[in-house]
This record gives sequence, C-alpha cells and structure tokens, in this order.
Amino acid sequence: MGQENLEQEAILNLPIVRETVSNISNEVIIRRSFAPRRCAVFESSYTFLEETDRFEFKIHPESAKQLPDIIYNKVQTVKGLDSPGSDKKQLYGKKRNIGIVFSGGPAPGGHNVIAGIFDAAKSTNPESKIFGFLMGPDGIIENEAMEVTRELVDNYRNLGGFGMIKTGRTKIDTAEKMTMSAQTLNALQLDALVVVGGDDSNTNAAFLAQEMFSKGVQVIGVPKTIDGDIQVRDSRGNDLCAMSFGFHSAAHAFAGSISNLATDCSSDVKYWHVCKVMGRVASHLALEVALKCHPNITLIGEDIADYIDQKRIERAKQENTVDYTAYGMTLRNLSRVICDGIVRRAEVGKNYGVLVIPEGVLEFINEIQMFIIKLNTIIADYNQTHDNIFHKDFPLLEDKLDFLRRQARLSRENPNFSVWNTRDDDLFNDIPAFFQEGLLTERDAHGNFQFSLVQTEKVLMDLVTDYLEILKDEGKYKLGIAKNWYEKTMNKYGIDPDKYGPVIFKNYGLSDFLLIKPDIISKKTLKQVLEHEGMLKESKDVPQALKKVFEKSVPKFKTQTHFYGYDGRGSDPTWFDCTYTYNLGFTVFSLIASGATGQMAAIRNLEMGFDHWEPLGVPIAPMMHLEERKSKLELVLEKSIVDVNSPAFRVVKALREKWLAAVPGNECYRNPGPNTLTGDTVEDRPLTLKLNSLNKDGIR
Ligand code: FBP
Repeated sequence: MGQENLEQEAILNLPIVRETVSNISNEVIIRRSFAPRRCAVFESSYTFLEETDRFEFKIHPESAKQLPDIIYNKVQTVKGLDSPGSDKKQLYGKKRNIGIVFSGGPAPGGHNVIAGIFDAAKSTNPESKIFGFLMGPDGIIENEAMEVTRELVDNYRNLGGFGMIKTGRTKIDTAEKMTMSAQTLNALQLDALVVVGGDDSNTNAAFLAQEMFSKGVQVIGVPKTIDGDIQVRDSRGNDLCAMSFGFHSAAHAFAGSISNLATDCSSDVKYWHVCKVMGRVASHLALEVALKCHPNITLIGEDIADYIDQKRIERAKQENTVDYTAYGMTLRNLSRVICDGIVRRAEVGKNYGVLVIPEGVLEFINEIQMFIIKLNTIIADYNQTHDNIFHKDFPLLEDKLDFLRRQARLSRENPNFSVWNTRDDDLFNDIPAFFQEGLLTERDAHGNFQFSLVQTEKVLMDLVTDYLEILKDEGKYKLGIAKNWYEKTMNKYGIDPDKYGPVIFKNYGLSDFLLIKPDIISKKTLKQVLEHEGMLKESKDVPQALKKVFEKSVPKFKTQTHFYGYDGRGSDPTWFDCTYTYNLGFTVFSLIASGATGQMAAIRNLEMGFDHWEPLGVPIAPMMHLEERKSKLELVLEKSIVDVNSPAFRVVKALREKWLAAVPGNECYRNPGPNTLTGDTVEDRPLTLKLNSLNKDGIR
C-alpha cells in the first residue's frame, strides 16, 4: 500500500471522520429512540373485541357470493382487559407465527406497523415469531420470507420507506397464485397474515381471508397509501377510518418543499414553480398541501369534474340549443383557468408564483378520461385474447398507433365495433407524442392507469404557454408597472410622467400598478400610439425612457417544473403517522389474538386529539363494490375521492382568491415547518381531517 493510501486510511479511521461520514445521522438516532404513545386500551396486558351494530353496511350481492365466510363480519372495538379468565389468557397468549407483507407504493409509517405488531406479540408471548415477506406479495407466492428480529425492528423504528422487507405490486389474482400462497402460509405454519396496502391490497386481503378461512389462517388488512383515498365510512357516512397512514407525512414533505419554492419565487420574482403532486386519482394530497402552504393556484381534480361553463350555457340558451360540452372541464378550459390566474398576478407586478397540479387531474378531464377508459378496454381485451402481451407485441409508439389506426378502420367496416372510432383516432393523433405515449403506457398489476408516468404538468403547461402567447399578442397579458418606478424612470430622463402616463397606460391615476394599453404590444405599436396622440413626430424615435417602460411591461413566462411523489413516499413519518402506525400494529395484534379475520385494523377519531383515538377492526368484505378493472367487473374496496362539499374543500375554495394574491402587496404563503418528533411545530394531524371534523356534532 502506497504512502498516500496509508494516509488516506488513517484519516478515514479517525473517530471524528468516522462519526462525520457515518450512515447513521443524529436525526436517525433520535428517531429510532422515539417511543410513540399507545392508546389507553393497549396499556392493559390483554384486549378483547366488542362487536358493535352501531355501523351499517349495504352489502353487495356479489361480495356476499364471493366472500361468504367474512361478509357478515361486524365492526369490532378493541377494549382493554386486565384480568382475563384462564381460557382467554391461554388463547390470547399462545405462541403465534404472524406473517406481514407490504403491498403497493411505500408510505411513511410502515415500519412502525411492524414494530407495533412485534412489540405486542413479543410482550404477550416471547416465543411468537414475526415473518416479513420480501418484495411484496411475490414473497408470499414464492415463499421468500425472513424472521423479523428485535435488532431489525429497532433499526427501523420511526423511519420512512418499506426498506426492511421491501414492497411490490403483484396481485394474487389467479387460482394458481392463491394455491402457492396457501402453501407458503402452511409451510411457515402461520397463524395469521397481515397485508399492509391500499384499496387493491386490502381487496386482496379479503380474498385471502376467504381462501384461508377453512384452513384457520387469519388475514388482517392495514390501510396504507399516501394518496389518502382509503377513507372508510359505513353506509350512513359514519367514519370508521378517516385516513390511511402515510398521507400526513407525504403531504408534510411535499408542503415543506413547495413552501421553499414559494420562498424562492417570491425572492427571485422570475419563476412560476409548477408542482405536480402525487395521488393516482384523488386530489386529497393536493388539498392538504394547499392547506399547509397556500400555493397561489391549486387544482383539485374533483372540483374540475364539477365545472360548468356558464358562458357556454348562456350562449346555447340564446341560440335555443343545449351545449353538452359546457359540463365538465376540457384540457383547454383548464389551461385558460390557469392563465387567468397568471395574467391577474402579472397585472399587479407578480410574474411568478406556485401552481400545484394533482397527479390524477387527467382522470377528471372529460376528453382524457374517455381516452383512458377506451385504451384500458382495448389493452385489456387484447391481453385477454393474446395472453397479456399488448406492450410486448407493440413496443414502439408507432406500432401502438398503427394498431389503433387498424381498430378505427375496423369500426368503419363493422358498426358493432365501437370502442375506437375514426374520430377517437383523429383526436388522439392531435395530441403530442409524449402524451400519447403516456396514455398508452402499461397498466399496473391491478389494471390501474399509471398516472405517475404521464407528464401531466407538461401537457398542461404547453397549453398554458401557447395561450399566454396569444394573450400577449392580444395585449391582454401585461406586467403591471409600479407607479413609483414609472415616475422615477421618467424623472431620471427629465420627462414629466403625467405627460405620457394617460397616453400609454389604461389605468393611469387609478392604480398603483400601471397597465400598458392593450393596443401597445410592441415598440412599433407604441410609436404608432404616440404619433397618433400627437406626442411624437414620425421622423423621431420613441424616447429611451418610454422604451424602458414598455420593455418592463412585457412579461417573460418562465417555469420550473417539479414532481413531488416518490420523495414524500420515502420521507420519515410525522409524529401523527409514527403514533398512528404503531397503534395500528397493536390493533392488528389485538384482532389476531382475539381470532378476527377479514378485518382491517383501523383507528377511529383520528381527526381528534390522541386521547380520543379508538382502535377498531373494520370488516373489509361489506365495503366492497364492483368496479371495472382490465375491462371486467371486479370486486374492490371503494376509493374515496375529495368531497367537494366537505368543509376542507370549501375552505380552500373560499380562500382561493386570497391565496392567488392577485393584488398589490404580500403573498399568503405558509411555512408548515420541519418534521420533528419532539417539538410542537409539526401539526398533530392532517389539516383536512381537522377541518372535516367541523361537520360532526360535538367537535368544535
Ligand atoms: P399505493 O396506492 O400503492 O399506495 O401507491 C400510490 C402511489 O404512490 C400513487 O400516488 C402513484 O400514482 C403510484 O403510487 C406510483 O406508482 P409506482 O410506484 O408504480 O410508480
């Protein structure tokens, strides 16, 4: 080893250097040692389940048919028990093997679910074992599992991601996969399997629970997804699980970054930061982000779907017709709405801002939704008849477009074939290639459209940029000029501001931000106006000061685009999610120890302070309904989307104008603060939940 290498090695071995470059930062050490509070019932050594009829479900006949053994499950409240009878003691405390699997995208808090189950199981019987299935449901099918040890659990307490056992999106959807899964559970002698996942994964949990019912293996689901679209209510609207875990942490991470962008753009005053925020379909995350950091414009998909173009309706009325295109938003409409905000801010000198676009917004835009549904059907049909190979058979965009063209031709020859007609094909050919590619992208294992792979923000912002250019040419997109600056500039050149003000500005003397008249769209038109008003001879050049004023009035629309998704999924859990998930882990164990199956662990009253939290077992099967997946109707857990009548949305809607801040003066941006476990700085629960609880009697 050369002298240089020796020296290098010596440096790397210095304690200060080792400490400095250690993979384990102080933050991680603090996080690992944080002990989340436990709900009061878990302070008892034992728990029992109390079934309640307080909640009602409208059972779908198909669920009853396919899930007969778990369909009549009731909601179960977990209760503490200090001195059980000996039978209960023995049953509760028996040695158990429990398997756990993460399914779908990571969500902050997953490790604490494992920690909760581990702590509850080991304190009840140290002989019990927890097995983690590796890489998601594939781990169950392939029997890839590892025993979860205390050391492993301690290493991951309160940390983000699903790194301990990883995750995957495979769906256990065939008889063969089901048989292989059953074999794995049998081989590991599992008493129970815990499926941590979203709507699709909890659906899977219900089917596994049904399959394993006769074999005595219990299956419990856990509501996970940053999207926040697992919100469970009974048929009368009573909340059973107000929010999936991971939502709060992801929203907090997104809001933190977006708040920093707000600080940046209001300092440098030259960019519009365009932020796409994850959420496959529902806009819950965008709504929470809006509440947390008050961006200038936040689109909410569910609101867009409700859009009615009053102008078109009026026009149609006058023409004695009905304009169906007036209902629902088109991409073009939407770009106009965004432009309106941009133009209005520019008028008061703010040629910058923050725009939040939910990832799933396209789902709520008529023309795009139509494409998504049609293409889903075409791809699913092809895969069913050709053994799942659409994307292999047509790897290139051109191949796919050719295939669609053939479909369109077919529709002309055979009127019974109507999924893809020539009009669809023409419309589809009108959209940019990158967007076509996005819409044709492969569906996930559950048949979901992969919104994260589509550059939604680019599609929209291209339209916005084009329209702003048109508005510029029409003299309708101008940068308002501060009156002081105008006067100072004119005085500097020895010109009386009042001489030219009324000639070049449309609001001179009326506002602190001066707007150049719409017909002045270039230096040439400026000259023409001055000549026309008799203020400049044809042979003379426009005074330098006026040229400067004009140049300043021309906005340059510059954007920076950002995608907030994977970073939030990987972020560390907030206090709320750490505590929520740890208690979910304890709830899971209570459900298992009292013999439940086909239930989802949940905690009621999350919208209230911690002391009101109430751990529950919620039946999955009665909450399922039929949905079209891969062009077939399938039973799935219903996704919850943003309710446009909810207080949270109504608050955001009411403050929309204020947060746009298209008036002179300060912005309304809000800094949500860091994600700490110790201080009071981070909100203790999602703001959406806080506001939506206003609906309920007795709470605020
Ligand atoms: P889950 O529903 O599995 O929790 O995942 C949600 C999500 O994060 C969406 O917000 C996003 O559209 C999608 O996952 C991205 O999936 P992928 O990891 O396959 O890119």
